[in-house]
Amino acid sequence: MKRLRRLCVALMTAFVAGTPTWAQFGPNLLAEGDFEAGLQGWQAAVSGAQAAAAGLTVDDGQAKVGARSLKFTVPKEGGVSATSPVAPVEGGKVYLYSFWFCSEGFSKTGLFAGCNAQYSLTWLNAEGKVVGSVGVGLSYGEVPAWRFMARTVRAPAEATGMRANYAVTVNAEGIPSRLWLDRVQLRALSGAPAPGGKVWVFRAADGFYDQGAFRRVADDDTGSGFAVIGATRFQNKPSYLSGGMYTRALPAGQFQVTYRVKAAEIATETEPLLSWDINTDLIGHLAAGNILTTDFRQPGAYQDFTFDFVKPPNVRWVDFRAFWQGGVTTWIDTITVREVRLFTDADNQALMD
Ligand SMILES: [Ca+2]
Repeated sequence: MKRLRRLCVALMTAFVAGTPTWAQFGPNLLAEGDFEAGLQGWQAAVSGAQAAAAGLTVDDGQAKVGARSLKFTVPKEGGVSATSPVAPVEGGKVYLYSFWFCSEGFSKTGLFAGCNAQYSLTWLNAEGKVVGSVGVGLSYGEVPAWRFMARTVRAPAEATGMRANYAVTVNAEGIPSRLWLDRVQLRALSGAPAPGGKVWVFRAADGFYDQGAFRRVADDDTGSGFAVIGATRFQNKPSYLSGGMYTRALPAGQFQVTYRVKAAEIATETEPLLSWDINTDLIGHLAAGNILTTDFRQPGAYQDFTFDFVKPPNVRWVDFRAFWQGGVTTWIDTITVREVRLFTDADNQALMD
């Protein structure tokens, strides 16, 4: 019955597809991310010799949305971090985490110059215990204009809440720096590829792999007759089994990517076999995770691993990478991207506003 209802909803969505609305996005679950009413429950932590000069404040003169933003002020040899209130989530669901930031100071070359900014997302269970986390570095370079960041994440099965943390640190070599944060959002993401949607197929064997580490081999289980192999008997060296496509073909939109992968054996120990990420020119990873040795159902048989992601309009190229960790001989065939929906101008606005 539930499945039938879901099907009906899907059909209704398909019928109204001609008049785009942002039905795929739920409301912002991190309601305290605008800073219009002050710190709104964000907790500050300050460290370093000049801790008195460091701080977390609400800036009345700088904002991406509204009139205020959160400002991190960090002198030489200091650190400031901010932890958000906990946003409610449902275990196993997919979410889009997004925010705007800009900065002053940092590095003028884009290379590390003693200033570091990063954020992390921590998943909590009903008892408040940590059940997972992901840490992400921000640009080493100064970002003078507001930049939109977005990352698609899946809540672990046991998760009931998520909290974000931002940390800015400056060491003895760095220069005093400032960072502004605004419009932090966590929104549920739903939707699946519909028949007739756009599809892009990348074959690792077409050259999209580390050709110094791996080789292209004949493989009758693939459509092209070729795969790329990471073989423990040839070269048990961790590297990119896929990557290097730097495609500009994808417009802004919501997509699913499927890695088609085969493992020679099913391991008894659970370990990451492939660490995948969707890398970009500007905003780091759109999504990332691990395919584990024990995720395979059958030795020597291809299996699809599918992940959701959103490509915002400020991203130019994307690269679908899979980093082989070694240990089990692995073949990769295709990386297939399917449209869930392509964004209209109104969609892009709803995404970033
Ligand atoms: Ca604001």
